[in-house]
Formats: sequence, C-alpha cells, structure tokens
Amino acid sequence: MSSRRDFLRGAAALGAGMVARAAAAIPEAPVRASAGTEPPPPPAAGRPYRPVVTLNGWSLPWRMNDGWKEFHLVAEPVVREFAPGMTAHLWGYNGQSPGPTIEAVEGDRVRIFVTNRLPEHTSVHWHGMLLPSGMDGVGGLTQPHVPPGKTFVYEFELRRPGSFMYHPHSDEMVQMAMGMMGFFVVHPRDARRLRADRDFVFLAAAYDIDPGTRTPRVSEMTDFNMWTWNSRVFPGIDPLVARSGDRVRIRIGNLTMTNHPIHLHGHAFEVTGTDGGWVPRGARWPEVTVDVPVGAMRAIEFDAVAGDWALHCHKSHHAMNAMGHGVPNMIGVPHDDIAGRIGKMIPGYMSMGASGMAGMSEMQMPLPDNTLPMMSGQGPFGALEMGGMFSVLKVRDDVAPGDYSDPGWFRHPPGTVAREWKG
Ligand SMILES: [Cu+2]
Repeated sequence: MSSRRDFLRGAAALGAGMVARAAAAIPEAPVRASAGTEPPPPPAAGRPYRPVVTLNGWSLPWRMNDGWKEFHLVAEPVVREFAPGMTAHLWGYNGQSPGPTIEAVEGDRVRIFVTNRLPEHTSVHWHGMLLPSGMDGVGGLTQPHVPPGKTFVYEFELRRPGSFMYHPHSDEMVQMAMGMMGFFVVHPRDARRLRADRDFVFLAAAYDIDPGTRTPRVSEMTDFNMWTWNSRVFPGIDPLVARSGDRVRIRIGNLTMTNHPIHLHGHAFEVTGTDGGWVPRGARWPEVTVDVPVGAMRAIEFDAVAGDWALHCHKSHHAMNAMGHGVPNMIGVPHDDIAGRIGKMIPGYMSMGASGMAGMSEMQMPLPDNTLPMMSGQGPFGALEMGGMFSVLKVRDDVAPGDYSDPGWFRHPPGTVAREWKG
C-alpha cells in the first residue's frame, strides 16, 4: 500500500473555493505513478457507494459541476514498473498503465475530458457502456480522432450498473499493445444491491519486451513474454486481502490477445457478472476456474475462507515471466559429461533440465538488464516458482474492515500442513 499523500494533495487542490472559480475550466488531471494499491478513498461527492480496490492502482478523483460528474483523463507516455528489476516504457493515462479506475453510480451524468499528450492521435471507447452512438469513441466512425495536444469531451448518462473498460479506438493495435486501458465501474443506485465487502478489479494485459529493452514490440501477435495484471507481474502483484467470511468480488477484464482461465484455490465461486451485466441469482453457476475471453470481463464472488490461496491464470506459461522458447526437453537425459566438453568450447555454457527446471527459481542466473527471472518469489516454505499472472488471496480472521495491508504469511493451525511421512 502506498501513501495517500499524492491523493490528498490532489484533493486539496480541488477544494470547494477552487471548484467554484474553476467551474467552467477543465478539471485538474491527477497523476499517480506509484505502483502500490491505493486504499479506496470514500466517495467525496455525489451518491454514496462501496468503492472498488484496483490492484496496484487507484481510482480517478472527480468534481461535481452543475449535476455532472467531471473526470479528466490524460493519454500520455508513462513508465511502469512490472516488478522490482524491470520497468517498461508504455503509453497510459494520468501517469500510469493501466489508467486509473473510473467509478461512478448508475444514473450519474458523467463528463469525461480526454487530453491527448501522445505523439499520435487517439480516442477513448467506453467498452460495454450503453450510450449515444456519437459518444462511443470509435475514431473515424463516431468522432474525429483526437489530435496530439487537443482535448475532447465525452458526456453520457450511466444507464446500468456493472463493470466496463475504457481503451483507445485509434491505432488500436499499437495503443493497446503499449498499455492503454482502464477499468470503469458503475455502482448500483441502491447501495444495498449487489453488495460485496471487498471488491477487487484488475485488467489482464500482455507485452512482448525483449530482455535488455523497455518498449513493447507492438506488432507481436501471439508470442508475448510478459503476462500482466494491471501491468504488474508476480512477485510485483499485491495480494488480495480479505477477512474470513467476507463476501469478496473480483472483476477481471481481458484486453490481451488470448483467453485467460483464472483459477482460485480453496473456494468455489459464482460467476456473477460479465460486461453485459449482472447474472440473475438463479442463473449463476459454480466454478473454481473462470475463462475470461478476449475483450471481456467476468465478475466472480465467494465467501472468503481463512488461508493463503493462490489466484492465477491456469495457462502455466502465463504464470511465468520472460522465458526462452524452443528449449529442448532434457528430462531423463543425463548430459553432465557432455556439458563439461561443450563448456570448453563455449565459455559460460550451462547444462540444466535433466530432472526438470525447478532448480531455476533458486539459481541466481545472471540476467540481461531490465528483465525478470522466469520463475521467482519466496514463500514461507521456499521458492514459489511463479511469475506473470499470479497472486495470493490472503484471508485472515482478524482483518479490520477497509484494511488492505499485507498481513504476512498464513499461520496454519497445528496439524493442517502437508508433511513428510516418516512411518
Ligand atoms: Cu493466461
């Protein structure tokens, strides 16, 4: 969890007197570059709601102006740390990729200013939103593209609660591959409906960044090497913290080029929502893995059970960081003797894999600049051997409401941990 000082500075600048004087001008565009999860700020004005928690991200402040909820997004180049040891040069909004989460309430009229500080034109499409055609953000089709240096304004009424996304519909292949995307949550007008004690959101994005470089290769179609949640990879993804018995909702959006079967350990959850809306209670179905298709969102809900529970994409290559492809499978092939001989010809040659690759996570191999080990992370019982789309749901009995700070590792009740059998 990072400090809220930046947010408070932004809030102070939007004090009541300022708003009155600046009513006709564009609202300030807050910027946040820290990689920590911001604790959700309470709704400052307008209708009340239970805010969501954006993993390793934050929600965009707004101001009320004559009945309109006004937001300001700035499309711009950003620097995003994927995990300590690797930063990427991306495009995003307000200092970060993904951009800040927009939160508002069913029935709100929103006015969203979009300033383009990119070197090329852009637009913003409000994915899943029911709105006038001319507000849909498809450059060339429903509006002119937004040229560099210009600000456009979108105005629409939020007609239904749900989980939506925003992303460019201009030079889309490049701009989405560069990290331009964000979440848009519309809370129900009746705050008692669709209630969850904890409500997490994240977007899946994939990047192809060669080791030693920092900018994604935007023409890649299939062979991505960084599988991210909110442009972070394990061990850089914050845990999802909850209290035992909490009703927990996780909203997962997918703006990569492939599907992600997201698997949660220790719980059977219900799929309660898509970007098309909320699933009626009697039509919800139980799962332990939910497949999130390309360009879609799924919301899942469950009652939290104490423990440390893995949450990850079940495509095992997606729970890894950059790896070399085309590595021959040497399992069962003793080759230590050959390795010695090859080593004489090729200095630095390393032989591995005769009994699997688990040794890799403990081995401190020299890495090129600005990349991450294929599998990493330390747990209470040793190496976790994970990367990419992996995090931990940490459920404890003694978490205070609104506390999202990392509680450390789970203390298992005596006799409840798998152990060596000694007869
Ligand atoms: Cu995946």
